[in-house]
Amino acid sequence: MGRLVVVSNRVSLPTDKGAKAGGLAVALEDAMIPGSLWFGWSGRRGGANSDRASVSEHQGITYATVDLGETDYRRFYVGFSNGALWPLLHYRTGLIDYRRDDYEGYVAVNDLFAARLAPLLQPDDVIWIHDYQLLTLAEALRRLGVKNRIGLFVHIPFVPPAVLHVLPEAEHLVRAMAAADLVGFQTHGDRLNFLESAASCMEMQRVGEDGFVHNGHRTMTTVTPVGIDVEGFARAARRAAGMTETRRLISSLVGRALAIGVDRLDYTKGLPLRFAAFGRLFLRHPEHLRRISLLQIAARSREDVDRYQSLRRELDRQAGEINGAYSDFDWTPVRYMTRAVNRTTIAGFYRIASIGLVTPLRDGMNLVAKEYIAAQDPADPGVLVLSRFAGAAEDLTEALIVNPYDADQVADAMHTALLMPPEERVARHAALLAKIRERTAASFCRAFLDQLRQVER
Ligand code: ADQ
Repeated sequence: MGRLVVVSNRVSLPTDKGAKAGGLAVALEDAMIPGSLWFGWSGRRGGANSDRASVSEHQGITYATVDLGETDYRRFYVGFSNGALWPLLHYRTGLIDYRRDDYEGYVAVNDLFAARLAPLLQPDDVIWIHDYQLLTLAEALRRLGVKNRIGLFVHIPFVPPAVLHVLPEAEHLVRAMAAADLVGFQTHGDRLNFLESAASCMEMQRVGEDGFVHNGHRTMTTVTPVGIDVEGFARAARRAAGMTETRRLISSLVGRALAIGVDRLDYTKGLPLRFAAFGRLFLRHPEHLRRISLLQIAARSREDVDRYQSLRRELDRQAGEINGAYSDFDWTPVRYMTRAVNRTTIAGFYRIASIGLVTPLRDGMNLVAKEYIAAQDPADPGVLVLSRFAGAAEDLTEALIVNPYDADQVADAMHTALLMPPEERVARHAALLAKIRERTAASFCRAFLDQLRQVER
């Protein structure tokens, strides 16, 4: 069997210690078995683009990274990936900050990745490209004559043609994606949107429901939702429940309930509306005043994109406003922190929280929803309040599903969760746990790679 070559924007080097706030690194940990190669950006910028990859080995895995020059980094990463593609693919066309230069920089960095990766490839390697930063990489590799099997997994949502064509280069982008042999998505809706978008961009013959042929190349699609290491996370939560941090949190609550939110500080995660919903809880159901606190852990992210700085200011203001309106001398409704917290510590916090609030306005999957479920005590579990716009909601129907734009509805769901009888909590949790056990991080990797290795060419 050929070697696995994973390509992602950032490579998590084994020497990168500390908390990782980001779903991709978590999802990929399982794919990287000894003998694999992981290729991507080193995280270094400001000098020149690397003229070859820097290669190191650790526990049988080869890591190959390239550095990026400042201008390319800004156009590729800050400009096009996070300033234009990220809002576009999360249906936020009003937030798109588009510049043609940025798109050129994006394509240039994808071309650079291809040029530095190609010399490292062996003929039977299977190449697995990840995410929205690298949508034109498969085509760039093909241009260099790479004939290997190429898979592309998109971790974030994919939009229907009417939204996609807001982007002037929509057609180029979709054709470039189609240079892969297999393109994977988190949900059936995303896959369908891609197929419709592809049909709007090029002449094609359909191959069954899931694929098409364009210019003699066959592109298949698949749905392989990302999951977590459920047993590992549950173990961590049990262990963390006895740790100092969890005990300190419990004693600070003096018997009050806890609602928890854990997110990267990103406008897709719906944090201002979540705070507003928490405020509405006290207006609509004043019996919860002084009886519950919200702990929001929001790791700072993409601080070189303007939009993220203004979001942070907005949340600072809102937390102050809610606390100003409702706090008592011995009770603060909102506890809001913006640094990354160790994942084991977070697991312990999830375990003692009566409510897990996962209310993104749009999200590819959302692993926090799955982590919250895994961390619960099955005999006395908390309740997950989950946005219908998270990919996770396609499957996790036993959560309390909400429309995050409706703060009153989210407030009412919190109220329902707080009053839910123990038998109902246990039954809903058991059903959710069974579902997340079916689709773990390992089974995600296996499902995608099995299909990629078998896809007819
Ligand atoms: P993200 O947008 O990063 O991932 P998510 O799926 O929730 O979102 O994953 C976040 C991960 O980072 C989780 O493991 C979480 O525990 C951790 N994390 C989040 N906030 C943290 C904090 N404040 N401190 C410490 N750790 C934190 C992208 C897509 C998702 C998709 C994943 C995987 O946007 O939709 O589910 O990739 O495919």
